[in-house]
Amino acid sequence: MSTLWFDKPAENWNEALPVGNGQLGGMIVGSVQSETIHLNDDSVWYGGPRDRHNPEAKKTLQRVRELLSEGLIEKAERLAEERMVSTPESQRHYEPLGTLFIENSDRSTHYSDYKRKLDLSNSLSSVNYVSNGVTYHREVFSSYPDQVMVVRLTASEKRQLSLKIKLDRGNGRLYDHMHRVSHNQVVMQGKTGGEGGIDFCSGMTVLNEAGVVERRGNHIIVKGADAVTLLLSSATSFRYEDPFQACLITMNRASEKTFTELKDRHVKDYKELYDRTSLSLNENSETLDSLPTNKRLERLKEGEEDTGLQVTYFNFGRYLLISSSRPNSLPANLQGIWNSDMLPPWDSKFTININTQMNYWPAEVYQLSECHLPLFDHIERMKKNGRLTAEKMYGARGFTAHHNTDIWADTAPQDSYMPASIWPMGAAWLSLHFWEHYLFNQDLTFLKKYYPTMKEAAIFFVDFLIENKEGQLVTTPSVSPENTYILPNGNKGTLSEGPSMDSQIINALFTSCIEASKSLEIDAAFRKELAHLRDQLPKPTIGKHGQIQEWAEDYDEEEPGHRHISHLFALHPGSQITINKTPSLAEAAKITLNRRLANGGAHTGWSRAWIINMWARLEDGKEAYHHFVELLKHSTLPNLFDNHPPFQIDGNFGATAAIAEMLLHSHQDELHLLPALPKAWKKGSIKGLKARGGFIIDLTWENSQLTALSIQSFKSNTLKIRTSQQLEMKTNEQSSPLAKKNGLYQLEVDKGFYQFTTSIQ
Ligand code: FUC
Repeated sequence: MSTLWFDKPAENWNEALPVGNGQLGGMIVGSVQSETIHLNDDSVWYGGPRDRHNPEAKKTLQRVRELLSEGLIEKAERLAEERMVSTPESQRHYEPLGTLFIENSDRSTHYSDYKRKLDLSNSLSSVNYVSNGVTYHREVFSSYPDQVMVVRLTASEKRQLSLKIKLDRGNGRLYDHMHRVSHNQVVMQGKTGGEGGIDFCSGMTVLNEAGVVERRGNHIIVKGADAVTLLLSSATSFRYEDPFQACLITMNRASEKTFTELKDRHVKDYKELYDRTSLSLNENSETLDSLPTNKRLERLKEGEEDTGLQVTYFNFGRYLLISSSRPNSLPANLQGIWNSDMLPPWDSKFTININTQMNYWPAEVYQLSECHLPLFDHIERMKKNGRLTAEKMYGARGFTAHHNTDIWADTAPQDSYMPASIWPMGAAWLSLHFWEHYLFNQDLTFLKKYYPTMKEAAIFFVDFLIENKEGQLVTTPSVSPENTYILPNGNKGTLSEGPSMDSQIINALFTSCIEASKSLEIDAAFRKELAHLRDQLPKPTIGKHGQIQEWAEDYDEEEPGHRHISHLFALHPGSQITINKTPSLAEAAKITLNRRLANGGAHTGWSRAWIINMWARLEDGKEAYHHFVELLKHSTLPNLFDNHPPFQIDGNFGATAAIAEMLLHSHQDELHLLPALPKAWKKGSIKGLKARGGFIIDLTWENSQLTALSIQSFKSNTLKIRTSQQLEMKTNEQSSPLAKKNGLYQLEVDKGFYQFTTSIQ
């Protein structure tokens, strides 16, 4: 099912439907007497860039390190809080662009046949109803090729549309001018607060078919039209010298096209991305398609199976990424682009100790690499600030970032919150996304362009790592995001030497730089230096509960059910822990997950989404599926947005990515087919999964057994396939059985398309 639909208007944000083109987003309420669309532009943020580095940080660093090494945690934390935390403490926050109100002259509350929907297959949202014998139809989309949001209103009878339309922000308080450009065109202009605040413009053009249009004060009035098309544009000083002109030019250019042209261009552009992947599960549950999405979700919450809704969730996740992250947009933030609050939860910015990274987990595997590009641009912008942070706080070369970044690519610590703030790992983790993109796409030109950034992220640690008492190289000071440990004397601490996640991220970063430099045939000496340092990093260690240790010491956690499961980074998204290569660590990872879960873990949407991915990596389809269903039951809002609570988009992206993780693994230099197939998905197929190594895979299964496989290889390659079934390769209508070597099918392939069938073993 590729449609979300409802039989009544949204009563609140959590029921409204999102549209977006990466930059310009809307949440559509769909009331009958009036329509409300909450508008966002990805670059409307409060305030300008600042240097927030605490001037005392660098001279305090050595003392904080000494105190930590002496076990004087409280003192170290006090010092860090006073002298390392940024000033001011917080980065900038995201704000709404405004609201569009369309009032109907027909105020009748008697209407029938109401349907509000979002068609994920073509990115069109619509509202239909019948009032006084007239069928009304509204359609909304946000076009990437034309950079406008288009709202089209029609009626089944002539001259039935009489409307009062206005743009607003904060009840007329939070903008400066309503430029009345012409009888059918206005531009709302304002500036966000704070030093260096952003100038923004939001424009509206009203095009009528029959009837009249006139401007009255802040409103544009339409009388007796057959059809009305609204074109909305936005522009800010973040991208344009003159946002007002930019807004006008975009609208005027769009108004030269007919509605049908705009719609066709939008649908074509969207489908080019969306149609690359498709999922089908079990038989079509068509009878359930006659139930509104919220009712289906309620049914599922009561324990009913609904694999059709799971497919919708999968499609919605890809829709959200295409709608919130497109070339030249900012990366998808904590709420994608959809936020109604002037001071949103966690500033609706980019939290980079898990959340932003999770947003991009579905990007490569579902062939949405273009949607990954805004993240790469942002990391590039972080480099300049990150070098300053490395130098000003730690006297180190390279670039670094802490657990958040904002529109200005700020890299200094965020908040004065000891479990999270002093954690110089943000740039390192983000830089691994370049390597992932390369692994999936095998594009050496891309790698050549971004290798210098990966290298700079690694150089920071060449300088920053310190030898501990055991002779290992560790980060200090740092934290295991955002947990607290208990010392043997009962005292609590957060700052520590060498939290496990840090060593795991550095291991992955150094390994990716080593591999990248080999692929590019450069930097042999640096490669050697990194390999030498990597050998001295602490390895994942098993603690007293049989778990993977979260810190260098085997401390207990203050919250054993903590939502962050940072010390399993090596299991997912990293690949240092695998069932095949490190079976005892994989066993310890299971214990770690069970321990978290037994103590109330997975209590936020994103945390549960991460857990699904981890169970999938542990090849446990039963647990992965259980938590997928739990996520739908406990942290999914009626419009299928993930609920932290409140709404936070990472859970959508993390859980969408987890579906692929259950069906295909490619993180061990092999293709593992259906590694964690849930029993409930007895029959199904997935088409267009991208795999590391440069492959596109289609899989079909029946009775939980693989029945068909096709692989497109981007280049000459060694294909290694793991499956318990007998594979036969199809060539010219013939099938020839393949033989396994070391438990894997291995064959040399050229660039091209390969088809296989199976027989059950
Ligand atoms: C981290 C998480 C919170 C939340 C916030 C945006 O601090 O620990 O749960 O997701 O980011």
